[in-house]
Amino acid sequence: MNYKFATKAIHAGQESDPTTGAVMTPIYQTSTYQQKSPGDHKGFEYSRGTNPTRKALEDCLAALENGKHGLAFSSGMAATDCVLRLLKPGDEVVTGDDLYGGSYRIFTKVYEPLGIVFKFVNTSDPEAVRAAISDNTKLIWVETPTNPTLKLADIAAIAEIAKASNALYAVDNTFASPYLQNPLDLGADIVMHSVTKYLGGHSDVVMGALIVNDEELYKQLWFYYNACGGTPGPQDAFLVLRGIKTLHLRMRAHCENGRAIAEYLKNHPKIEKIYWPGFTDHPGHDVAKKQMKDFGGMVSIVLKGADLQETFRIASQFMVFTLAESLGGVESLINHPATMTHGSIPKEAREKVGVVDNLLRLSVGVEDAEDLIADLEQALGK
Ligand code: P1T
Repeated sequence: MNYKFATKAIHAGQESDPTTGAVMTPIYQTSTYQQKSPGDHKGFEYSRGTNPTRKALEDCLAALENGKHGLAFSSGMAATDCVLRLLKPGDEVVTGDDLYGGSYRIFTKVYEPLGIVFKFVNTSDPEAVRAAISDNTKLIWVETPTNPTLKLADIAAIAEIAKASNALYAVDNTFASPYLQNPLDLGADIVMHSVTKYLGGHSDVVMGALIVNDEELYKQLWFYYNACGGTPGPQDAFLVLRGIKTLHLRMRAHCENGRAIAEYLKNHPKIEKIYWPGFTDHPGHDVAKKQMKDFGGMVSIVLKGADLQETFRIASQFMVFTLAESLGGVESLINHPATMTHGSIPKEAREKVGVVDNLLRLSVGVEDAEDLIADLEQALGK
């Protein structure tokens, strides 16, 4: 059946337990499974490769992204690592110049020394992606909206470039979540998620995922998933299944609060610049409108005339927002990208794309918007 999003979030992959009728997927806290004779088993052999609780989650993730197969990993970085293992020395990757700091770090510090070549371009401009393609390009890796300056990449336009160049095309869909955007429908081959964020939704699990349609690609990725073993345990899979049941409700609230905060901050005298794709003068607004359901709960701001010390002082004044890395949970977080989440990117490279010392990133939670605005008012005003 072709169910809609909320029905899939609550039911996909989650039949009542066949042995007991339990309505919620049990936590199959087992590393191994009995075999009647070698090879004669019920589809589960060893939990690094397969576990029923994780399988329920993977099927649900696949359904939410309109894909055939989901793979869950012990972190978003483990999921990214699994894709990069498909490459060999001399292969080239075209990717964005504004990425999560950990993605930049695995590209430049782990895979570049192994002979993989990374070209960092402005992925909001499909022509910049096209211009960076060579015969050796094997992967296009796009984050949209980007972390932390919320640049938009036109997923469908880049899909055409990927197809014409025979390169695999992966989209990091963490900031949008599958509720707002489905890259496989727009021509991507792989969707990657830091499940830690909106999918988990409660800041209590670190997890990653890949979702694909192609059988051969799934087999290749599953090989590394099982061989390298960065797979999560059943307790975490259960927590994420539980979190996903309210993804649609949370995302609507994140978007509504994100809009209220962005509009409040837009003309604030202490703000020099604000990044939120819902503004009609945001350079990616039209692309966001075309490929996303709404504009999300992430808002980044540049403080007017603040040096690092003043930025730190303001970031430490919040009472409802918590100063912390990560995003996408029900609680509002504030982050200083230059020294926290993007600290592994050299100053020159990060400043070029706007990750300056006076940039703060807000992950707007689902508390009462009035309380969040009052908190911003007192912290910025002090
Ligand atoms: O933290 P982990 O689950 O390993 O996911 C890494 C990751 C990948 N892609 C994007 C777009 C991300 O934002 C992240 C993690 N980001 C943070 C921890 C952060 O605060 O930005």
